[in-house]
Amino acid sequence: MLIGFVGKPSAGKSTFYKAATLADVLIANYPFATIKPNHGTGFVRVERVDKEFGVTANPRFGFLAGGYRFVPTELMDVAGLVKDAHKGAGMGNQFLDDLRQADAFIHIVDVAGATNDKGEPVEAGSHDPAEDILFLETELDMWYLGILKKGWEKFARALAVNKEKKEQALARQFSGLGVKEDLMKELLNGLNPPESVADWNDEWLLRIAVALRRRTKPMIIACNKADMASGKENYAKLKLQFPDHVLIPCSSECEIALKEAAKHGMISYVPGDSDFSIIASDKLSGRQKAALSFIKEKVLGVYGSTGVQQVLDAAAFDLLKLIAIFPGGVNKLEDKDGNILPDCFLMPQGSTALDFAFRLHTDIGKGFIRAIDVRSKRTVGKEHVLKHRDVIEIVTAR
Ligand SMILES: Nc1nc2c(ncn2[C@@H]2O[C@H](COP(=O)(O)OP(=O)(O)OP(=O)(O)O)[C@@H](O)[C@H]2O)c(=O)[nH]1
Ligand SMILES: [Mg+2]
Repeated sequence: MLIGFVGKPSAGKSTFYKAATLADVLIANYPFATIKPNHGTGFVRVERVDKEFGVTANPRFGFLAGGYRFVPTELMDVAGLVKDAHKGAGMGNQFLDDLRQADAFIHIVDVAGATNDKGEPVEAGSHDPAEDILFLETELDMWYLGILKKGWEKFARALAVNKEKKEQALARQFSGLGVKEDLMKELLNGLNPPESVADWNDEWLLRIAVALRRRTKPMIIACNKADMASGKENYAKLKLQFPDHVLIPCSSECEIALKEAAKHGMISYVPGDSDFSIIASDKLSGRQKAALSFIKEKVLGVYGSTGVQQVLDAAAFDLLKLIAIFPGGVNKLEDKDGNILPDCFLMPQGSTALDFAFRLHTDIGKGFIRAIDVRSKRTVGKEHVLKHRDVIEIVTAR
């Protein structure tokens, strides 16, 4: 699962990326600081299951903190996108190519309105972030429309001659974006365009492009820089203006400060929590103390968290509709090396016991006899639909 960050220059994409990964990336107050994409691992938060069994897990990937298990997920930070990128403005849309592989987008918006539409610094509150939301979606739609229209006439003619199914030919056009024939068919059924593609005018092509974009790149909005005074007011306005969008306030900068302070043993902080505690007051300078009380009062006190973890969790669990499944045995929660509940897999909602078996290994899928819900010790069949945080044992033929 790959989550990509999109947004205009200087919205804070790289800062958000660093807040999520603590990777050392270039953060700067000038546009197009990032050119080449950054790939890394962030973590989504799952309530621990190990405690229910009276044990402490040893995650092979990710880590435990507080009452949570942090499960890895791939993240990608790319170059900024400006208005008319599809016509070549800014970095043009070449880097949209970098975004093709993403399963979902987090749109990082400068909610404080402290940068203009090119990403240049302006007086905080003077730029309306609503414009950023609108233009970005238009640019992404234009990107999809461009793919759809590429060689369109030749495509429409060939389709008429070959008598190939529309959905098949269109899915091929979008194969780089992972569009399958079934999805294309479902989408066309919903939109119901004219029977012959020769009758699809620009309006129809745009409608199809928009529907495809929304479906294949679901998106949530991270209202970043919420720590700035103008951010709070703008966030409240955006929520009213965009009732159909998922908007989450966040401060990437504050999340970095808390994670760094925790890393250096100054505070204890669980990512996503509503508070932290100072554990080594003597290690903190006056400036650091002031920064921490600012975060406590202006961010945690106002929004209930820095929001960074909430954005990642919403992307995985609400947008991509994933569930976390733990492999384990009724009689044994550890692997052959003694690691307790070492793994946790993120799978699509609706996954069955058999899907899980195949996810573990093709041989386990092929040899599937039955599964056991380890909590209830109940035997279940291959069609059994799994729930978030299930611990599952797969019994195979040897
Ligand atoms: N106050 C505040 N400033 C932030 C926050 N996040 C980012 N910034 C600042 O915004 C500026 C731009 O941050 P970047 O992370 O480099 O922005 P970007 O979106 O990656 O920009 P490009 O790579 O140019 O597209 C920097 O000066 C950051 O310090 C935040 O949460 N709060
Ligand atoms: Mg950047």
